[in-house]
Amino acid sequence: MMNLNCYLDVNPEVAAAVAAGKPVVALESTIISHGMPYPQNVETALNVEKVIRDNGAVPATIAILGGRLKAGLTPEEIEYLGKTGQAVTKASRRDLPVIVAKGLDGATTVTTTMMIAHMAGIQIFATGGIGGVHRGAETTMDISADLEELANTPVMVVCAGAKSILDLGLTLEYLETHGVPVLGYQTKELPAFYTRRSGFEVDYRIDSPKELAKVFKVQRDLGLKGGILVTNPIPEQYAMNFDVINKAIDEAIAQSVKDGIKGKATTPYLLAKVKDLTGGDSLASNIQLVYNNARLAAQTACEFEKLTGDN
Ligand code: PSU
Ligand code: MN
Repeated sequence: MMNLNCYLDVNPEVAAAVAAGKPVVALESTIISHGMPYPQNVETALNVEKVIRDNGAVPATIAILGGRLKAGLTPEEIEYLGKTGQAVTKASRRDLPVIVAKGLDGATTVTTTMMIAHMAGIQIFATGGIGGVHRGAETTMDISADLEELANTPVMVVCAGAKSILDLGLTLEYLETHGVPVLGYQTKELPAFYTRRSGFEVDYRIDSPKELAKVFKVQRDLGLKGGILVTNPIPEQYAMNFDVINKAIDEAIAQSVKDGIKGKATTPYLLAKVKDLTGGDSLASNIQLVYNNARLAAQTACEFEKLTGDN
């Protein structure tokens, strides 16, 4: 087993692929433990790995187990994270040293998945949605650590945009300030997770995995700090009605204020409320957009290998 640092376990298949410069795609585990109910979370996590394999890359689901940073999980470990659900600590950057020191388990957010992927030599990561600047952040200062990680860690994150539980305009401003390119895959409009549209523009429209790989390669070659955010709209047939989803989000936010929800509890609370308010519809959409992102991330990883491989 390759050990790049003494707290990290990279599974043998992932380690071999990274060493050979073969395409690898990282996946997060907060989406498993906190983002979806059991057993759909486990089913989705296993299927998403298959989608990545079917598209020519090796999947590396990331988590913290017994204080070990893990890049590449077994199906049993994925089952454990899914079944244990919210009882697994949602681990962001500030949680990492304590969880490791205490030998605990942690479900990795976009932030910690990027960190551990980078430690393991993995450069491309697929997820559902990222955290961002919350609505009302001008008074709460609730800004996800995901944005700061994108500013600092050289990993490409493929997502379906951001849910409008966030202030999408302020999220884009924050990313601009920190020099993070926000790319729309075959669109100039920022997708809003459940919907293909948001009313906000991304920086650039990019039309192929090959072109995405090229932008990432140039960013690396220029030695620029930080990652890239690729926003990939949910396929039309799985998208939700704009008004239905936004009404549910407004209700969820009003309820969170009434319930006094703060800090790291906010995002999981809002996600769960939105899911309750929309019934099974939002879960079905959520699952499909994750597969769609996994496909694009794997295809981009394959193109990136062609640009960077020895020739
Ligand atoms: N947004 C989603 N689904 C998710 C998350 C965000 O649509 O599952 C999770 C991701 O793991 C993300 C984290 O990194 O929530 C952000 O949490 P916070 O806002 O507390 O930083
Ligand atoms: Mn927050």
